[in-house]
Amino acid sequence: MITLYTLAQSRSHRSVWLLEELGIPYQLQQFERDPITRLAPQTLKAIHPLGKVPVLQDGELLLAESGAITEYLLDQYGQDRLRPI
Ligand SMILES: N[C@@H](CCC(=O)N[C@@H](CS)C(=O)NCC(=O)O)C(=O)O
Repeated sequence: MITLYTLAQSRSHRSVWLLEELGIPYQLQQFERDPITRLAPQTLKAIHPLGKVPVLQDGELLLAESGAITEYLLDQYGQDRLRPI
């Protein structure tokens, strides 16, 4: 099962959209932003040393950067969909 680590109001929505569009089963692990600073919580650094989202886990692979996550999902699960011809 794929896990996507997210924050509300973040570019994680790109990855969620793509997972939905490709029909890939996944679970969300959502972190809460600090209510004052709106930054990610320190606990996110256990997943990503810089404390950024999105981060995708697929088996033993842990992948950061929304663009890289998009490329990975299309390569692994896209079946030639959603790419320019
Ligand atoms: N280049 C990265 C940027 C990641 C990034 O800056 N994510 C923001 C949310 S859009 C974040 O995690 N912010 C939390 C923080 O900086 O505390 C990507 O495209 O994934």
